[in-house]
Amino acid sequence: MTLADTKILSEEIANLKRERNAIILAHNYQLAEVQDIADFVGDSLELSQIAADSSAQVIVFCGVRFMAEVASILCPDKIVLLPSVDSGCLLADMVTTDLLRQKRKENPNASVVCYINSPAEVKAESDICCTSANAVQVIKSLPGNDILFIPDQCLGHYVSTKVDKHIVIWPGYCPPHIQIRPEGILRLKRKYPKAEVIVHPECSPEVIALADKVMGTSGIVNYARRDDISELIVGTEIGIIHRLKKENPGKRFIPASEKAICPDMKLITLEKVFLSLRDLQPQVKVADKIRDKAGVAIDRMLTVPSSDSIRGDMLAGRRQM
Ligand code: CIZ
Repeated sequence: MTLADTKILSEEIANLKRERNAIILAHNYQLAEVQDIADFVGDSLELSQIAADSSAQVIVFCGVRFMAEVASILCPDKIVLLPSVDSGCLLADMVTTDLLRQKRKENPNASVVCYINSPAEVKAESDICCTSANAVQVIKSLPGNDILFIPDQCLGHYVSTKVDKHIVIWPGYCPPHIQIRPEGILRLKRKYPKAEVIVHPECSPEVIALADKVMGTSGIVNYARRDDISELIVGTEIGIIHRLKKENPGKRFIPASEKAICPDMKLITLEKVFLSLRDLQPQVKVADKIRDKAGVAIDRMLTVPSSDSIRGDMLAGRRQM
C-alpha cells in the first residue's frame, strides 16, 4: 500500500469511527500502521478497561480473540469487533475446560490462577485471573498454599521463583516468546554493553536469568520512558518496538529476537479495520453464562494491585454489568 492509500484509508476509518461512535484499541504487538490509527495502544487489560470506561458504543479491538473476549466480558452492552476473525492465540488454545477439569480433580485443594491469555470458558472455571503485570501479587493474595497455574509454563515458573507456595504449572507456552534464546541475548549484550535487558515473563527461565528486568508490556513501555534509560534490549514480541521508538525518540531499542513475531497479531490490517467498522463484523460476544463466571475471576484480579503498572488499584471495581 502506498503512503497516499494509507492516508485515504485512515481518513475513511476516522469518518466511519465518528459515524459509528466507535473507538479503536490496538495491542502493543499490533502492526505499526494499526497502532498509528488507534485511539489507545496498550496491553489487553488496559484496553478492555478503557473500552468499559468509554462512552463509545462500538469497540474495535485490534488484538487477538481472548482480548476481545475480555472486552466483551467487561462491557457486555457494547459491540466488540475483532477485525480479523482468525486472530487466535496459540498459548490460549493450550488449555481447554476438559483438560482443566481433569487437572482440578488431581489437585482438589489448589486455587486455579488463570493467565489472561486463555479462552473465556477456561476463565469461567478458574478462581482468579492474572496478567503478566500482577501474577505475583495475585498469587500472594490467595489464602491457600496450593496453586494450579494455567496455561503459561514460563510465567508460572517465573512466579514460582517469587512466591513461597506450591505451584503446579500447566505446560503451555507462547511460541513467539520461545523464539527468544539465551545465546541471542548474550550476543546482543556483547554488542551493546551499555544496554539493559528487559524481557517479558513469557520468555524461558534461561532468558529470564539473563535479564535486568522482567515485565509485561505496560511495564516495559513505562520503564522505557525513564530519563536514565537510553538503550534497551527488548525481549518480547517485536510489535512493541514501534511504540517504544515513537514515544522515545533518540533512545535505542534492540529486539532480543527478530523471530519473536506473533502471526495472529499481524493479521489485522488497515483494510480489515475499515471493513469491520463498515460492516460491524466480525463481532465477539461472550455468552451470558460464561461471562458472569469469567467476570468473577477477572473482578477478583482487579482488586489486587499490580507491580509494573498502576492499573490494578486504579481499575478495581469499575466493571459495568
Ligand atoms: O495481556 C497482555 O496484553 C499480554 C498478552 C501481554 C502483556 O504483557 O501485556
